[in-house]
Amino acid sequence: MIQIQELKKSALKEISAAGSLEELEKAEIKYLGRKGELTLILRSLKDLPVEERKKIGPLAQQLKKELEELFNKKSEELKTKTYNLKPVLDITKPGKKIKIGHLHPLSKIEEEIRNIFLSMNFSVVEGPEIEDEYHNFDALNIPKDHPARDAWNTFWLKLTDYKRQTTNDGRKLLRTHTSPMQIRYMETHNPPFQIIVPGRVFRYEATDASHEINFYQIEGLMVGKDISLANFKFIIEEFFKKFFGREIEFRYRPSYFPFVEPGVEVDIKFKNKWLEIMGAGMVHRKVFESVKYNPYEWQGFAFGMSLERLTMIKYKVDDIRLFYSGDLRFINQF
Ligand code: FA5
Repeated sequence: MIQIQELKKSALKEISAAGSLEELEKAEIKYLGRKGELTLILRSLKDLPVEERKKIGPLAQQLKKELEELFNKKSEELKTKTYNLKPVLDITKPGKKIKIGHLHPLSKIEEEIRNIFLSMNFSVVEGPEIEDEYHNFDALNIPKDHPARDAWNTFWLKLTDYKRQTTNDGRKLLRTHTSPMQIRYMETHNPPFQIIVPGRVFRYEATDASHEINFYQIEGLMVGKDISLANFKFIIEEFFKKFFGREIEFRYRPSYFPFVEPGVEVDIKFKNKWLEIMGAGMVHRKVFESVKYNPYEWQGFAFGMSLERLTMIKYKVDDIRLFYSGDLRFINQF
């Protein structure tokens, strides 16, 4: 019994002295471990005479229970203490890099193109995506019965889609090209000027590797005295040099758009095939007449190019649909 009392005394002392979980564990092993002091006493009970066993047995069991409780309590105490000691914020640690995303490749390229034209003294203007028939077609010399209207498969808006439908300027639609901004700009500004108009356009047509139903165009318009197609060639070739930063193979092809005369198209060699990237030409006199410019006094060139196709060529992207797929494996490469 004396041995048990001594053991209790020293165990209590060690428990209260333990300053860390490791120290506490050592003490626990010392008394309650497989070869612990109290364990040995409990194990030797069976060798004692019955009378003594009856006295010492319960005492030893009681002490075991007591000590177990004390060890547990102290262990909880030490754990909370260690946890509270941990600094919440270590300002000396190097910071974690936060993922903040980045611009979509098309936004990046659009900005690049804006900057190139700004450096050539062009201004950047924007216009409405919901247009009317007059600006999208009529004023651009594409009257209602003109077969060229078929070239632009149009998303027409119903009255219920768009309440402020007016009759003066015809039915409302999603603009099929950025050219209506030629009209809007000339209606409100006097020449000379040079502008580009980046913006989204919509076409009701089947998609494939080089066609989308919504895509971006960059319209260009330069009006002044004695402007000729040579000015267009110079500006566009200068743009190619700055944009691609390398030699590219391109060609001009005669073409037809009702709002230019003469009209051309520009193709760039991409993966051994010609990819059409823009329509262009000298502003048609009918267009100048619809904005009340004197066609004998002013000349101009206009162009409309595809942002996606330029980006495809620059970054060797095979399929235009990837830009709108939302596939992060693609987007994160830019
Ligand atoms: C036009 O939209 C004319 N407004 C361009 C223009 C402006 C001509 C000023 C003359 C003067 P077009 O429909 O060809 O033309 O489209 C212009 C360019 O957009 C094409 O050369 C082509 O590169 C691109 N494009 C046309 N349709 C799609 C489409 N569905 N998806 C992606 N790009 C397209």
